Amino acid sequence: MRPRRSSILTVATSLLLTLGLSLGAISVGTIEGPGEVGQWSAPIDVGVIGIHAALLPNGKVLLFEHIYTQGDGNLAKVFDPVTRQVTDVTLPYQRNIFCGGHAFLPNGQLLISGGEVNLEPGGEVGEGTPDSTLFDWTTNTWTETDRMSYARWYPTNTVLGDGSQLVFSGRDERGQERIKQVERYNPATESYTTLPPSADQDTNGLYPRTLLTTDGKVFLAGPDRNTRMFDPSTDTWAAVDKINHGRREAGGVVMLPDLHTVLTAGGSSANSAETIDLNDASPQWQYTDSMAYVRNHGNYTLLADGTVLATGGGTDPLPGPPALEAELYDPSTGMWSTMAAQQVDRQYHSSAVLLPDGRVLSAGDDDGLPGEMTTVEIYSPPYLFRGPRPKIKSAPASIGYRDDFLVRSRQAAEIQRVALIRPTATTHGYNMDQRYVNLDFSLVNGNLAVDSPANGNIAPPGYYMLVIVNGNGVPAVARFVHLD
Ligand SMILES: [Cu+2]
Repeated sequence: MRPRRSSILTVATSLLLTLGLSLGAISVGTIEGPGEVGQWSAPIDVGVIGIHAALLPNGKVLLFEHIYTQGDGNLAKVFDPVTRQVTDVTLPYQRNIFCGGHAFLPNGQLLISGGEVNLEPGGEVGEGTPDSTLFDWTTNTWTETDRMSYARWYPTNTVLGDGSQLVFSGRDERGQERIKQVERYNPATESYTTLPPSADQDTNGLYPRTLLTTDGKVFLAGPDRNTRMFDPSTDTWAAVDKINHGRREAGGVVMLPDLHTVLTAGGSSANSAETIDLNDASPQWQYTDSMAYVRNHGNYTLLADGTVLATGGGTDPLPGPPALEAELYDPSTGMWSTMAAQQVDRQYHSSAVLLPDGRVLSAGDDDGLPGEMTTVEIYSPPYLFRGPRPKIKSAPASIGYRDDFLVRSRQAAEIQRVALIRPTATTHGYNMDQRYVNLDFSLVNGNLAVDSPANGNIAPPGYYMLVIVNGNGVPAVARFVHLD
């Protein structure tokens, strides 16, 4: 008996030891290192509140806000996230681009449609302008382009498959009525035309959440509860389905990488999220996993691996308790996971953009503390802590549609995903020019033979970040390619 008991004890002891060790291991897991929750940089002062943010085709970030001096336009900077160098690009003439809509043209210039009237000191805010401006990333210069027929404050620009842009909604020059007319900017003629009256629609919200579908239509997915589909080939609208939560004011909307499922999250004091599959015969919004945090004015950013990062936002009334923790949505599981917390509130008037190296820049919020508002923080997602990164050794600088092209990488055999990502242009919790396009590829003689997108409705013409991702989900530093 005795030897037996002692052996039981030994087994029990070793079990306890094992249990203790594994508990230890679990608790090490829940301490959560950067491999699980990512990591934030300390705040970096860039001298501008990043209310509007756009990734330029040179990998730098254009940031602008509402401050301007008489005779000049808005305070604007270009921030290099690699060298941390800041270049002043303040508009040298009077034009208020704050509260405009924006998206990239095929040549990489950023079109900013509308904005706010030039304010006298103490003037009323919220009055629209028909002015329209281009930012040239190759020279850091601004030029005025055609004026719209309607003044627009808080409009949305949506890039179509031919590289033209539709401009929806926005408030008029008196700051009262929402504009129902839709205008189209043609980059070839550098001019706007107003669509026929059948295209008129009250979006029942400003900065409407619109997304290009792969059949060339535009899906209106918020903030109004009633979601709709616009067909630019007939200039008509059709009802789709009602969002279950109801209106999602200041909520997020993202086209997921399959390019037919749309995610909406947060807004109107919600932490819930819903998806709709536009490929279904009669698409319906369905709840997916909820976020841990309420996010009004949150930012939703497609990452290099096709997951969605929620940053910032908080609880109304503003500035309410902030959501400092980021959250990551995995479209393959439909689940959110809570990530590391940033230091600075990023609620109303905040922004977030994916950088070419796979990190995310988080900026803005003008309700914050002096000294904090003009900072950015840079988030490194968990995929940057999961082992060596693949490297793109060479890739073409430009590609066409229905093209085969070669990407050279020593790690080609490990690559599980090749994708094009739009540079993105965002403000007020809505990234109007964000798209993640998976590409078919195969391994040929140790290189990646990649199929370019079939047409512009899948990926509108313009600059893209080309990214390759290995089996551990680790992305390479992206290369810019021009698609046309
Ligand atoms: Cu605003």
